[in-house]
Amino acid sequence: MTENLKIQNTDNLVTIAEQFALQGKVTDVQPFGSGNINDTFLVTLDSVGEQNFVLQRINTQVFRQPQLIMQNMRIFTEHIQNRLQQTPLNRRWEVPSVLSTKDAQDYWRDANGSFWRAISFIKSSQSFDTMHDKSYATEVGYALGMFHNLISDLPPEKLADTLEGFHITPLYLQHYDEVLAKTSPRQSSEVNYCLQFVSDRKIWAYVLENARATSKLPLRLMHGDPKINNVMFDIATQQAVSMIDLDTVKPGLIHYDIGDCLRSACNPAGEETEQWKSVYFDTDICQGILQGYLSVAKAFLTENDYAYIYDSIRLLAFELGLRFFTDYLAGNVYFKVKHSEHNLARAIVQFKLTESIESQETSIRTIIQDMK
Ligand code: GN1
Ligand code: MG
Repeated sequence: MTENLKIQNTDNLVTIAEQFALQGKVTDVQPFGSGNINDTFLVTLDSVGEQNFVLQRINTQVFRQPQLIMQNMRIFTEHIQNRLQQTPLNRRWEVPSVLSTKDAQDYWRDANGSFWRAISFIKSSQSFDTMHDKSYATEVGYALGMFHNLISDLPPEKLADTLEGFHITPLYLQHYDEVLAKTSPRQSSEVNYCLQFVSDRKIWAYVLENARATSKLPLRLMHGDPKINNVMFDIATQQAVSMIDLDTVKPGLIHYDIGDCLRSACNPAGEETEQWKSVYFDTDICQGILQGYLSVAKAFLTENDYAYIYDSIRLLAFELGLRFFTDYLAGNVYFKVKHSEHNLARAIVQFKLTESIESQETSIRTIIQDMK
């Protein structure tokens, strides 16, 4: 059984949560969210202060140096808090904070060596796995723009690389070739479709790394995983109030974020659907998100930044499909799965989405052009 499938019993979880409960008594620990890598729990406290916090076991097969995640989180959350204090926003915006253990540490290791950490819970807020209502689109864009804005004046070299190679498509292709050379996948029309799909796009897949190598796109700090369910919305006002899941905030391209956010939020059928025919890229949502994003980010975008937005959307959908397909071929060693074909099904969703993006290239480029 892989490490990320080991189930903790409830007594253990309460004992672990207690390490971070500086006030009050832990009354409940429940699985939380739908992450593919780490194990996440919502802890409830019997306390007069905060009643909840988020407890996570970091998957150390993926994040080899989890201490660096915590080090980064301390640095950029402090930077953002300072900025918000100096220049308050005229609306609610929060950054999750790192909770210390009773020994004043950023994390706790249990008897098995698992790495646990806790972060604050954003009160009265919720997230969604899919864009069920288009009126949220501008808020999703605003959230990513605000996040980029708040870290845009922190020099990239202040943060460590917590996940080497993350979003570098040529490296995923290299890994794919290596895995493919070692496996003979069960032949099926789905597998053949994926093999052909990747092979047809190999040369183009260098597009963002080429732009980075030729300094058309600068290295900046990014979120790394701005998919729709990492945006928190205030339950009462329905406004975006936070971006969560901050393990991959590190130097990179903001285009990885723009592409990832759009490929995630403009796919109304969601990442987990098996109705492949229903998968499409919704350009109305795309327009709303870009509008919200640019309302905050316009000030720091260059002409080249606009020029690569279309490719970033297409690439991040393709890249995630490639990552899921490779993991299927490798025997499901990276993403958590519910069944052995799960990553294959997820790959097809992303490839269908890529096809839909490709077929609407002209209208997507027009939306971007008209917004400058
Ligand atoms: C993973 O664990 P989760 O669900 O937050 C992955 C992202 C993918 C996402 C797809 C570190 O994120 O890159 O876009 O699955 N995170 C990592 O759902 O690989
Ligand atoms: Mg994540």
